[in-house]
Amino acid sequence: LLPCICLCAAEYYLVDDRIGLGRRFDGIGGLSGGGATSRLLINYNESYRSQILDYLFKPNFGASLHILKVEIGGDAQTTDGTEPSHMHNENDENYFRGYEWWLMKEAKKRNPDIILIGLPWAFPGWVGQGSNWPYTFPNITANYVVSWVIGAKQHHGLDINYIGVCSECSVLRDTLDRAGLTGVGIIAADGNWDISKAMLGDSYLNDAVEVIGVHYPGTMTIKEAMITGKVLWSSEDYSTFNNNIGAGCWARILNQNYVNGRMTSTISWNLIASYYEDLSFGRDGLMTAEEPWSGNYVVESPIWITAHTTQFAQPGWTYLQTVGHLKHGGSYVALTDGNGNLTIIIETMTHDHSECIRPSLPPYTVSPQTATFQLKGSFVALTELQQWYSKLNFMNKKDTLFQNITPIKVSNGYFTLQLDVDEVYTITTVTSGHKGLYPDPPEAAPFPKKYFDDFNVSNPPFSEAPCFADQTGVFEYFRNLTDPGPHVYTLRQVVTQRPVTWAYDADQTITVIGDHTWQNLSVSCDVYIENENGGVFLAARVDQGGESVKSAMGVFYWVFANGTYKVTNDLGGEKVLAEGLSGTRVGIWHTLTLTVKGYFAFGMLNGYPLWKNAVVLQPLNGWAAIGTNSFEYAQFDNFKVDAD
Ligand code: 147
Ligand code: CA
Repeated sequence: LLPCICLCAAEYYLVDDRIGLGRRFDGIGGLSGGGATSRLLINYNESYRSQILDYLFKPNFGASLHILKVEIGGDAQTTDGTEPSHMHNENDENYFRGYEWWLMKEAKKRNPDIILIGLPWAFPGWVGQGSNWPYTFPNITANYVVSWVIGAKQHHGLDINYIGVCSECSVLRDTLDRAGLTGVGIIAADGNWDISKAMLGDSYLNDAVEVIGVHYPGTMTIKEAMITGKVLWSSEDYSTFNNNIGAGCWARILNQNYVNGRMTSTISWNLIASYYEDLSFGRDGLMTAEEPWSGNYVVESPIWITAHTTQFAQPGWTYLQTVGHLKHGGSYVALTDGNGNLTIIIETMTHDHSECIRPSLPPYTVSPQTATFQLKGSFVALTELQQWYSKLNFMNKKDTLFQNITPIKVSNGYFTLQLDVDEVYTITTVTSGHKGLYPDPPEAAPFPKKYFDDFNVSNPPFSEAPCFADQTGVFEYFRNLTDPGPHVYTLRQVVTQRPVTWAYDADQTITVIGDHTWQNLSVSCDVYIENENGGVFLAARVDQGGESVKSAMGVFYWVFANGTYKVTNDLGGEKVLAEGLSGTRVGIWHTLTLTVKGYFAFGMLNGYPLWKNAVVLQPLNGWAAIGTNSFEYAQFDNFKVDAD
């Protein structure tokens, strides 16, 4: 009798394509930017960098992502730093700044079919023409964005498939069309679902929008969005620390964004955690690569959760109508290529092991269960299916991640699974699944205590100097054509107007580097003030950046073109620890040295002591940094750190 009880207790699920199909599957993606989330990746040695990129993009290897969405840099702080714009000024155009071009090309190399999306988070000041709003002049904004799309093609051979965000969508649509870019779709509005209400009442808007894309939808949609009949995407989601709970979040939303919300694409913020972990939302990426100096990187569990879907269903496949929730918690989706292939993905994530950063997750329960699937329609005659299995462990036991287990026998169209909690199964006809593996990367190690950069790079492939993470303003390699010798190659701050953004940026520019745990150290740097009323600083123990850069504390040693110096405890320059005359001037090079030891700081100018024993009670640790007093040009050279 006992086996019968087990059998009778099994819940039954139908998988059938005869009753009609569901929506087209549009793919799973990752987001680089919003902002500067891939900053440190480009500074890895090529062999490790290439391995990391394979884990992200190579088909049948790792996350095998279908979509790469990148920030269109706007010279502004957009979470973990600033990304440079292709147009710092109205008359400036340069498509070789930042690392997004490089990243898109590397992704394309690995997967020529990868879908590319560009989205601006912020804009250079001139786009707002004096207002802090990018849509006061929709034509300017549209031209600015379209220039980026054209530049991608012209200079990098990249075809951008979609552009996100638009307030005047029809202006952007017209501008794209007039540029011959009719194939570039618009994803709107990269916010909440409200755009769908507007679309129902505005046929121009409705026509202009190809995809309704929302942020952090919590797997739910709204009635109006369904009524539009448009394609629905979760165009930014996840943002959760990439441990097993993050993996649980990702597994749950990858299935349930479709099951509950009929969203056919989910894009992770972010693609890869390649920014200093002490910035905002540390490690909220599918994997971690935050140590270019050591070569260490971590293929975190969300990578293998991604593989459960991405390796077995491609954009253009179709969801079946037979998708849903499991009786005792969890969910399943089924997809087909229309040519007999079938992929079923099942997840049984428990509430506490799958909470995402937002929105809050209403309570529910999941328990072990037996699930019997019946295959019908095109799939009725299948006799064997590949089986890929993950179990996230939360009790210090080893996880099973993306393991190819014994194929499952299908008899008369039926197969049965014993499902435990916090598991993912992929049951599929697809035989190309593969768990890629490279030898372990080097051990994690702190940022080197002795560091030096003379910025002497004659043909930089990329505009930013290694490991400097711009938090306000943009610091670029620069070449002084008339310099007699020592300072031909420098680093220059180039943002001269406050960007159009939502107020994260400080009023000063700043780029940070090093180890956030640094306490006692000497930093020195040659500095060159370009602005008659300007000033620059060198800093240590800078305690914060990202969204809180405005309130950064530390020890800031400033010199000004008016012949004075100042030492402050804050980036804002208000908590003055020392000040006086320095004789510093515009248009000549000076060397600043700042030493911090315990509660005291000392400063030198051109090798001679200028001030001493400034009392620094806090912060006790932080990054080194350089920057300017306002949005102004200035140059830096021979940056040096010597930390204890
Ligand atoms: C997102 C930003 O777009 C990303 O750049 C990054 O900052 C991310 C970090 O979690 O946050 O912005 C959102 C912030 C809050 C919500 C939605 C998007 N929210 O509360 O719904
Ligand atoms: Ca130099």
